[in-house]
Amino acid sequence: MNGSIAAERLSAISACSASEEGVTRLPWTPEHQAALREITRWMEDAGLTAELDAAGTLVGRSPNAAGKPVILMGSHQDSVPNGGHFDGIMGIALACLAAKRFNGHWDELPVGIEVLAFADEEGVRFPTALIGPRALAGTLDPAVFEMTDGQGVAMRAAMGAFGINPDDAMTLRRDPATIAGYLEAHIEQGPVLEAAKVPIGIVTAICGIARFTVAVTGEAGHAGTVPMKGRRDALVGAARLIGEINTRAVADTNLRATVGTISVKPGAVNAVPSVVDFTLEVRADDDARRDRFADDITAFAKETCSAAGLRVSITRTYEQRAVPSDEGLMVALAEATKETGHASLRLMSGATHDASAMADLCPVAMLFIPCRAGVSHRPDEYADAVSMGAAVDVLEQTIKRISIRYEA
Ligand code: HGY
Ligand code: MN
Ligand code: MN
Repeated sequence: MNGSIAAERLSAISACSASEEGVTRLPWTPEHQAALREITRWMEDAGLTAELDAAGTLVGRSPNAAGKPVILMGSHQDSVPNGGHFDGIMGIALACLAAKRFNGHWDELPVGIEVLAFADEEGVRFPTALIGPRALAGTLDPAVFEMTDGQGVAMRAAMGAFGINPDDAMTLRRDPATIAGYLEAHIEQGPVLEAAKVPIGIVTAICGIARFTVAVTGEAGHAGTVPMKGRRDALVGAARLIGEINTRAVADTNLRATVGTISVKPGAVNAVPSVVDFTLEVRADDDARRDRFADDITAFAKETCSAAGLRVSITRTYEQRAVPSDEGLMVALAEATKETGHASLRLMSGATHDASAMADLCPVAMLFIPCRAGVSHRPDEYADAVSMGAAVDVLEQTIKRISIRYEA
């Protein structure tokens, strides 16, 4: 029942997309605005009051929350371009359905409930992310509001057009003493649960991320007249570096390194490349190991590029620390899962989440459900209604288990 309601709601909200193929819903866009109208309906159907905060988070709050410790749940409304129908938004839908289980008898619950629909977790439109959780945690850097998207639009202007004054986001910090914890339901975005035929994953830790821009500079020239010997071909230098990044990352099972974007100048078929810019993202469950990998690659780049007469610069542009889940919340999730008659297993998250930043505010834990073939960030991303229904049951039981700690 809840699973099929979630499936229907997620299918309907997928229409809030700038693309036909998959879902494209970036923050501070008409698609975001349309999605908030849908999510407001989900929240009100659960007996929550919905209100947009100054960081663009739609907050669904239970009527009994005043003066009580609050359990926060939620995830992100945004997607990657041509992304899937479940990443992020499913966590909001399942949280609303779990909250609805308490509608009509809120006063029996010693805790309040808030469902949070965060504006921007993917960090695709602007070179930053997680402003919603960071505003609540008091870790938001106001400099991000001056960052611009690919069209030169500053986040401040985009938020203003959305009806929000970003400066007010700096006043959203919550008192950690008022928060019982943050629970996020999400698709696994990997193959482990499906392969193990286990419906519920309990996340032990969320990986950390470091992102860099790399610029390799050589010398442009005529492809036909510049001899091969002595060329200062920036693309040959970059290709060597990218190959080495991959070789070293393959050798470390708990680390991922990805070159996701690259540009070549002058970018002509008959011209020796003079400048290559690419991005490097490094993820690991241990920040020190991640940084050692980046330092070693930087040393390798400087050595090999200078030997080839090339210049190279590597600039760190973004960082998220690796986050362990709260043991008490993981136990509550595991016990709740057992109570609902489902099997569960513990696993690490290679993807990052809003919980990564919420961990600076309060204890966090995540619940994964399988997604078909582990596919995500693609139009064919899929989670079935039975797994979603199981997740709602587990969230409801977990809320009950956590609230026992607050009974008078
Ligand atoms: O990049 C991530 O892991 C997340 O999907 N934003
Ligand atoms: Mn994602
Ligand atoms: Mn996500």
